[in-house]
This record gives sequence, structure tokens and C-alpha cells, in this order.
Amino acid sequence: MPNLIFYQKIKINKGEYVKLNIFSAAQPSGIPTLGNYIGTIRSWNAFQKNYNSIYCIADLHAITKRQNPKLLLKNSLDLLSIYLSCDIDPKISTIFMQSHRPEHTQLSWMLSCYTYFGELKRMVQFKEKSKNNKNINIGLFSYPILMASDILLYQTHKVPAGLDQAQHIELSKLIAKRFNKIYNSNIFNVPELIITQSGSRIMALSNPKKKMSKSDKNKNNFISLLDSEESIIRKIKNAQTDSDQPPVIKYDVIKKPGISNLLCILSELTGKNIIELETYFSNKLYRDLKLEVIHTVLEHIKKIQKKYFSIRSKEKYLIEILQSGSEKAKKIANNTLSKVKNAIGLHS
Ligand code: AQP
Repeated sequence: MPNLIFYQKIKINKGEYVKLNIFSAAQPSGIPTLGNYIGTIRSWNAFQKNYNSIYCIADLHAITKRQNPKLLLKNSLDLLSIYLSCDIDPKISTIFMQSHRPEHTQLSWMLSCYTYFGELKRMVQFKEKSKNNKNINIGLFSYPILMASDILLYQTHKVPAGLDQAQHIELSKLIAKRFNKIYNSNIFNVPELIITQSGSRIMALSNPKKKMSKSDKNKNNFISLLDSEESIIRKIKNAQTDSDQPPVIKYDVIKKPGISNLLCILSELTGKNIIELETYFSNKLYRDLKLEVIHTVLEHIKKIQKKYFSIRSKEKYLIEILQSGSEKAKKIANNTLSKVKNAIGLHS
């Protein structure tokens, strides 16, 4: 985790320090990819030591795409097991399922009355996800408001997420500031995005101009954290590069997107910076770069998988984690929601 900037504490009155709040989430829309891992999940374990950490399984976000009803709970427990295998400790962090806390959808409705149509229309992720999609539902469109609600409910200071979420986090900040200003209050903390230094947008292996996504129909485009060793080797060996002669291993996302993606993966996982890697691979072949990426990816994924399979079989334990996480989340969520309702003039 050498690439992350840490802001550990906040100063409050009379020299007393308190921990900052972190919120992050992933959707149970499939097994997380190497992109999800590098972009965010990998950092959560280190954050939990220094922050009040809240990690959510965003099942309500996942239903913006049709999910198999028989698989949604299974996928959520798979995702929880991945969190635990990445060393998120439920005794330290709050881990819960989004749909278990009704405050998220309640706040989302309220905040949708403070968000403008034009603001949502500008969201790049909506444009990308609605392309070639016959099911362009309103949930897909208003997704960023639910995400803002997730973040703002927990008085979040920092949101570790991939660069693809930057625009959504900017919107969350805008909504928080707008709400605070209208009611002349500090009801919401204004959150900040934390990203890794190299930008942490891992691209699809066979098409490095688009993002690596767990629900990509072409399975060769992503490495799932539960892929077999053979399949990881095959996917990386077949990753798109280019036909430069002699081969040039240089970071250039426009002219060399495939090579840049492999360098980015390697840099993120080893902590070595891109320039260092370029120097190391000068005069080497693309094959050499791929072998190094394979070796490094396997090292990380094998560790996760070793823990995953022993945790995943303990279903009762997993359900208990979610129940107790939901109770912990409830206290903070209720507190914020009451303040919002009071400010608006809604009384129970
Ligand atoms: N390719 C990526 N590179 C770096 N970070 C990424 N993230 C997603 N893809 C990449 C980050 O992973 C976190 C969890 O993402 P998510 O599950 O909430 O949803 P997503 O961003 O829509 O991820 P996918 O894999 O593309 O899911 P599907 O295919 O279901 O839409 C976020 O912090 C995200 O930034």
C-alpha cells in the first residue's frame, strides 16, 4: 500500500483528536475483479487501523442491472467473504448490507429533491452504462443520488474509490454543500475521494480502452479474484499489447494502452513507480512484462483465495457479521437522517 496518502486524524477543539470516517462499497454484481481490488478493496484493511471504517455491500446499486433473485444473496455473501479475505476485520470495521438499512433509500429520496436533472445527465458512468442497454431504468439514472446518500449518512470524510467514481463523489460534495447552505447548517460532512497515485483505473485486458468490469460479457477482459491460476495466466498472456518493432515498454495511454495497463497493474501491486518499471523493462520483450504481471497477480490472488474458501463455507458466521454490522450502522445512519428530517421540516 505504498501509493496511498494517509490523513489520519482531525483536530478538534482544545487539542483533542478524533479519527476520521471512511466509507466505501462494492456491488455484489459478480466476483470483484483485479480492478475493484486495486482501485479500492485492497486499501480497506490499512484504513481500518486509522479511521472509523464503514464498508458496505451495495446490493441496491446492483439491482440497477437485472440480477438473478436466486443469486443475489449468494453473490453478496461471496463479496463479504472477499472483504474478509482481504483482511477487513468485522470487529474493527462496520460491514453491512445496503438493503438492510432503510435509511439509505429514505435519504436518497430526500436528496433527489436537492439534485438537478442536468447534474445527473452529465454523469459519464450513466452514459457508458446506458449505451447498448435496453433496460435504461430510472435507478441507473439516479444511482449517484443513492451513492451520495450512502456516503453522507455516515458523516464520511474520505471515500477510497477508483477514479471512475470521481464524478459521483464530486456530485456528493455538491449535494452536501448545497443542503448545508440551504439550511445554514453543518448537517453533512463534505467527503473527499482517496485514489491511488497512478490513477487506479484498470482497463479491460482485451480492450484496454474500456474499464475492467466484473459484469463484462467477455470474461477475457477481466481477472476475477476467484479465477483459477490457469485462467489468470491465459488471460494475461492474451492481453492486448501492440505491434511496435522493436517492442517498447513505455507508459502512454493514448499510443500504448495495453502496455500502459499492464505497467499500471504491476506498479499498483508492487509499489514500484512507473518510471522505475520502464527502466527495468527497457530492451525487454512484452513477454517478459506479461510474465512479471502474471507472477505478481498470482501472488496477491492466491493469498486471497486461500482465506476465501475457508471463510465462505461459514454461512452462519457471515450472516451474523451482516446483522451486527447493520446494528452498528443504524446508530449513525439514524442520527444523520433525523437531522435531515428536522432541517426539512419532516417530523415523525
Ligand atoms: N477497472 C477499475 N479500476 C479501478 N477501480 C475500479 N473500480 C471498479 N472498476 C475499477 C472500483 O471498484 C469499486 C467497487 O466498484 P463497484 O462494484 O461498486 O461498481 P463498478 O464501479 O461499476 O465496478 P464494476 O466492476 O464495473 O461493476 P459492474 O460491472 O457491475 O458495473 C469502486 O470504488 C470502483 O471505483
